[in-house]
Parts: sequence; C-alpha cells; structure tokens
Amino acid sequence: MKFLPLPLRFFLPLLCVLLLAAYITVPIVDQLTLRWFVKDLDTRASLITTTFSESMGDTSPPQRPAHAQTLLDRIVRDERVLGAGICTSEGTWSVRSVGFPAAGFDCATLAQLARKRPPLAQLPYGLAHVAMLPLSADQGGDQLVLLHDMSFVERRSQITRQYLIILFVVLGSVIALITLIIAQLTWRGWLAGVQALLRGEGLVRPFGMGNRELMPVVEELRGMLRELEDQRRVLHRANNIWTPERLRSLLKSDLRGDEIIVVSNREPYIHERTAEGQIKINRPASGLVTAVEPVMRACSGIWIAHGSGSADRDTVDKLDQVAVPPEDPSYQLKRVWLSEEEEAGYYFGFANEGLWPLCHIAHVRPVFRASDWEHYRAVNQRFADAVVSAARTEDPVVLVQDYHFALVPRMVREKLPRATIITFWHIPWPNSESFSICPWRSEIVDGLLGSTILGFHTPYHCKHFTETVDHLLEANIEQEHSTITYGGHQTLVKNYPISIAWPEGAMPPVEACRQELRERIGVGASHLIAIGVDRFDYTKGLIERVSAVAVMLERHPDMIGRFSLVQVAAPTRSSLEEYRTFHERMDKLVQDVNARFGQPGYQPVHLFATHHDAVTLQRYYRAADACMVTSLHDGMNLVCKEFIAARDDERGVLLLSRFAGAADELPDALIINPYSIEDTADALHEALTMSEAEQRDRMRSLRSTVQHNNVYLWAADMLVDAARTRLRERIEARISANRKEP
Ligand code: ADQ
Repeated sequence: MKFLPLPLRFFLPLLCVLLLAAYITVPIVDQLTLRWFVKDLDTRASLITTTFSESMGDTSPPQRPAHAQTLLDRIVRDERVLGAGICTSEGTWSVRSVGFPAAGFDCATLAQLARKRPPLAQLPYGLAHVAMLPLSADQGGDQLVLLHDMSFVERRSQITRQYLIILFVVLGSVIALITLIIAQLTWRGWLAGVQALLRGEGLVRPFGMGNRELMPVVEELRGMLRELEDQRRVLHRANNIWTPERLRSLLKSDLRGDEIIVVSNREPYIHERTAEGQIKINRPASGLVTAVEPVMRACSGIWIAHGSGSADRDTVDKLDQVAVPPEDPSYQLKRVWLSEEEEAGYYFGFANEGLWPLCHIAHVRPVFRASDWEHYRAVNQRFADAVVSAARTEDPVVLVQDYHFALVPRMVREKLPRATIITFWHIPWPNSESFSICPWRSEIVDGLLGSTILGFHTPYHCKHFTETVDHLLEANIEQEHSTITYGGHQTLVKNYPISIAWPEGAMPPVEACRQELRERIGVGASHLIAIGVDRFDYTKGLIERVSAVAVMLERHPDMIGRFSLVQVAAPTRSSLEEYRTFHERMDKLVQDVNARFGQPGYQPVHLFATHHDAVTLQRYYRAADACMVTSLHDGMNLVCKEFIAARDDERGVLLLSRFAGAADELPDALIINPYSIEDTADALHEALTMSEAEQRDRMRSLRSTVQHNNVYLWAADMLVDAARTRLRERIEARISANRKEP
C-alpha cells in the first residue's frame, strides 16, 4: 500500500468495494424488475381477457369463430403481444391469431407454463410471458391464451446494469475525491495542531477533527514534553542542588550523549614558555572560562578557542588538539591560530574597541573600523569552519560563547542546518537606539539569529535584543513564547543567569586566611579589609570604588588606619589605549588616596595588578570583611558569587552594584549605585560596622541562592531547552518525512 500514491490509496479500495456492491446488486435489481414486469403483464392479460369476453358476449354462436379470429388478430397488433389463441375446455385449439409463435405447444403445455411463477417460456423468438385465463361462463369454459414478448425485459435489464455500474464508478470517484480532500485538510490541521502543541501553544483544534481524535497522539507527545518540563521544574526546586554528576546524567538521558562543541575566544588553558624554557600552564581570568569549564569537564566534547599562548603550538597534536584539564584530561581543546593582524582587527579592534563599549554603558565611545569588521568576519568564518570540521555528526550541540562570535551561529547553520546552536551573550545587550550606532548592526543580529537558543543573563537584556530585532529586521516576534522567527528559522531568546561551581571539600580556616592577607599588607589582626577582584577594566567601576573609599575615610576618620581596600586586578587588553589610560588613571588615584590618608605602615588602598590563582583568591575572599563589586555595567559578575561561595563562616558583607546582572538575584547584598560615590561610601561604612547577626542572616540567604543557582543549573537549564527543541525538531522531521513519502 505504501508504494501507491496517496490518491490511489483512497481510490482503489473504494472502487473495488463499489464494484463488488454492483456485482451483488445488479441480479437483485434484475429479479425485482422482472417481477414488476410479470405483474404488469398479468394485469394486462386479465384486462384483455375481460374486454375480449365482453366483445364476444353479444355474438351469435355461428359467428363466434370468425369474430374471435378478428378480435385475436386485433390484439396481436400490439407489438408487445406475440400471439393470442383460445383453448377449448377439452384442451384443443379453437382459434389462434395469425402467426401464433408457439405452434408446437399444445393447450395443456401452455396451461402448465401459465401456472409457473414466473409464467415464462423460452420460445424460438425469445422469452415470452404466458397467460391462460378463462373467458366468461357463456363461452363454454374456453380459455384465452396470451403470449407477451419479454425480450425487452432482457434489453432493459442490460441497460440498467450498464447504468448502475457507471453510477457506482462515478459515485466511487466522487466519494474518494471528497474523502481525499477532507483527509488532506484534516492532516494539515493535525500537523498544525501537533506543531502548535510542540511549540507549547497548547492543543489547537485542527480542521475536521475533534480534540478526541488527536488525544492519543497528543497524550504521547505531551508525556514526552512533560518529562522535559518535569526536568525543568526539578531543576529549579529549592532543595535540589545541581552537581557535575547530575549534569552528566542529564546529558546522557536527554541529549543521549550527543556531541557537544564549545566555541570561545579565550582558551581555558594557556601553555606559556617561561624564561627558563619550561612550559607553564595558565588559567585565564575570565568569567566565561570560570563558568563554561566545569560544564565541559562534566560532558566531555571539544572546546575550540584561539591558541594564544607562546607554547600552545608545541603542545597540540596533528589536529591542533590537546586533552585538558592537564591533571585529569576529560575533554579536547582545539586551538585556532590567528595572525597578529587578525587578532588586532577581530579581537582588540571590533570586539573590544567596538562591541564591548557598545554593549556596556560605561561612557567609553565605541570605535568601528571597516578593516576590523573584515577581520571579525573572516575570523568568525575560521571558527565556524573549525566547528564544521570538528563535528562528527550532522546535528551536534554547539555552544557559541560571547560577543566575539556573533556571526558564527549563522555560518555554522549554513553548513550544519540540523545543529542545535546555543549562543550565550555574556555581556549586556544595549537598548536598540544605542545598538543602532554600530554600522554592521543588521549583520550582527542576523548572525545571532542563526542560533537555536540565544541566552542572556537577564530578562532585561533579552527585551533589549528583541526590540533591536524588531527595529532592524522583518522578523516574527512571539513575546509569549520568547521566540523570534526569521528567514523560516526559529530562535528561542531567553535569560539564563550564569553562575559558578559551588566549591566542594574543606576550605582553609578563616583565621589563617585573615592572618595571611593582613601579613601581606602589613597590618594587625583586627584591621578591617574590603576586597575587590576584577579584570583591570573600565566597566568594573574601579575608579568609583577607590573614590568611595576616600569619601568613607573622609566621613569616618576613625576608620583611617583601621581599614584598607585590597584590590586585585588582572591586567587585560593592555595593548588598547583606552585600557592603558585607565590603568594610569587608576594608579594615580590610588597614589593620591594613599598619600592623603596613608600613615607610616598603613595604606588605605593596596592595588595588586597581577593575575592570582583561584586558590589564593578564595583565601582572600575568606579573609575579607567586605567585598566591593562596583561595576558600572556588568552582564552578571561572578566575583560576587565567588565571594559568597567562599564564606562558609557566614560572615562578610557584599556590596553589589545595581548595574550588575547579579543584583536581580542577590537582593540581600547591600545594593549600591556606583555612580553615587557618597552612597557607596556610606554603604561601605555600613558593611564594616554591620552586626554579626545581620551579616549571618544576609550571608545565609545569599549562600542558599548561589548554591542552588550554580553553574550546573545554568547549563542544565539551557541543555534541557536544547533537548526540548531537538525533540520537537525530530518529531516534526518525522512527520514531514511521512507527509512527503506518498
Ligand atoms: P568578566 O567581565 O570577566 O566576565 P566576571 O564575571 O566578574 O567578569 O568574571 C571574572 C572572573 O575572572 C572571575 O572568575 C574572577 O575570579 C576572575 N578574576 C578576576 N580578577 C582576577 C585576577 N586578578 N586573577 C585571577 N582571576 C581573576 C564576563 C562578563 C560578566 C559575566 C561573565 C560570565 O563581563 O558580566 O559575569 O562574563 O558570563
């Protein structure tokens, strides 16, 4: 049946059934019409007999034979009467019409045939109806014999049979056509219904179908989606902590161990050659690496990144790959090599002098150069090609990281249309008016819409992005489902607040950490310390932070000599003028504040402008009385979460800028406006003088939030959405394949 085209699948069986019906019906109709004709002829014969008797009634006996002959000849003039005759009571012929067709039949045989039901006889001329009826009593028991022609019945029945068959065929075709049209419409409706259901729009009632018909299929699909929905609910349940093991088992169950490829500019491990010729491994100071590395450890796969270390080329294999982490290799790092010119144009130029200031409201003017854009496009293509060549399957899950690769999603989609591309934008997205100053705004938005899922930290960034699309492209935006359909492809735009891996195992004692840090800056055990940990970036509000320290000391002179800010700042993008100037401004400000409030053996601000390892940073967090996060604008900010995670003693106060994405999640921090130096100074003083009980209450609440909303939840949330999309796409593909099949 499958090999027949769809219309024939309906038409042929129907035609067979109808022909069978015709085959059975025609003899029945034949019999029925025959019976009607016989009955007609019976009536006709008795009428003729009555008329004949009446005409003969007045005739004198001698004239009777001649008169009877005349009457009989008149009767046979009717073309349907083949012959007429009179049988005497002795069973012999008295008179017969001229050319009586049954000359060989005697009266007794005809009487026998006339009594049969139906009273028919096969004569040499064809079938005839035989009637033998008594004439009136004065005719001496004579009987009138009438032979009617029945061959016309055969002719009519043949014609009826032909008409019946034609009728059945026409009827069959019309019914098949109507059924086909309704089936097509119903199928389309059903398809639309299922698709709507899969999109989460609930069950729409398809054409020609009650919801009841769709129910079994819908129930099954709902079951599958419910399982994924449950996963999501379980994901967010308060007492449910996500761990690498759970993430791994989620990948196994929901993504069935599908291939995972990460693309980012920064590599998680940098191999550097030391002055002594040794190879040293560095971990970069990057929020992105901090967040994505634990996910990769949990799920293996390939991480594609720019090989930027001086010994990177010496440590890779023929495929430019190296297994990492070095102490416990669990995934492959594939390096892409960039020339100095490419790096200058794509990374320092377009990404960090253009997009970075464009997306952060930090009042630094973005610079857009056509040559940088060209490099950006070319390097994006290189990374997209690396993804395609690394992919072992047609539908890998590709995790594209950050603003360095806005064009990669579209480029990968063109080569791997079935890939699930999850793009995460780690920095804020500005309002559409601010974004419109970028000369290549449409290309960037178009590139990002090649993603299956586009993630931001906050709903606010999602809203800005959606509005930007609305202004720039002819796309269909469905606010209710957070989707944007552009060029026939749908992208889910959703917020996934990023986080950190909750620390496992015992931490060093707080007392030891406090002593260590205080010794480093040469102060006593009771000295109050606020810690700041950042990349040396103008968006982090470092100038405002140090200024707030100065104002606090001014307002509370009792704090002079008792309090210091320890600022750890990892140098970053130092080849850019903007960063160099910022560094200089910061150095100058620190010097000024130290000169103004410093005393012999006391410095209010300690600036350590170097990279520190994660263990040291954790010790510093534990040693501090407060942590200052004063970003002028920040996608999320992980430092505040690291500080919270380090404080299992439930002490320490977090000052958090309201312009960091993290402020939405952490209302128990002291939320500050870094642009208001005075308010920040007051908040710092409040933190340093906060009671232990209040510190504990706030920290307990902050810790439970960060422990729950950890980086595995961030990843799981996105991957469950990806699994849901993949399931939907698979079902839709299967339905369309079935649909095309006929
Ligand atoms: P970043 O701008 O890099 O991240 P952030 O989230 O604070 O900002 O992460 C910085 C990371 O670097 C932290 O893990 C921190 O410990 C580390 N770090 C900072 N200074 C260091 C130093 N001196 N030595 C060593 N390590 C240091 C971008 C966005 C953020 C977003 C992250 C993640 O700008 O808004 O939170 O990505 O999405």
